[in-house]
Amino acid sequence: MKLIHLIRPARLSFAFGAAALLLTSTAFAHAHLVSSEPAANAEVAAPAEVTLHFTEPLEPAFSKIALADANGKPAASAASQVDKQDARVMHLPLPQLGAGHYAVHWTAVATDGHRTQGDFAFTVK
Ligand SMILES: [Cu+2]
Repeated sequence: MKLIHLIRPARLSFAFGAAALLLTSTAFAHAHLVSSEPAANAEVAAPAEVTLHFTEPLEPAFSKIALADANGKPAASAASQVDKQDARVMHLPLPQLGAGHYAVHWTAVATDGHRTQGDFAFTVK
């Protein structure tokens, strides 16, 4: 019977440890960019859209993609959208882009409210 008293505290502390770990990973569930099409620094034929893949689902109301040309002027007039099937994916429909350098700026707000942002460039041949 003494054995049971020894085992229980160990189980309890394991349970608390697991719960704490779960809380921690939830609290730090920021949306990080996994990959993009076009890829960062890629040289591509004019793409129909910019697609970004994130580690976490995004809050559509606060997440967006903007595209600027080499002069820093907005190069896409359409609004970006979070994918309706997979909230970890965001799209920016593009007009026919001419040859040149473009900069993508994204803002991603995860469902926990945390905001991440980043930039990358690509070139249209
Ligand atoms: Cu977070």
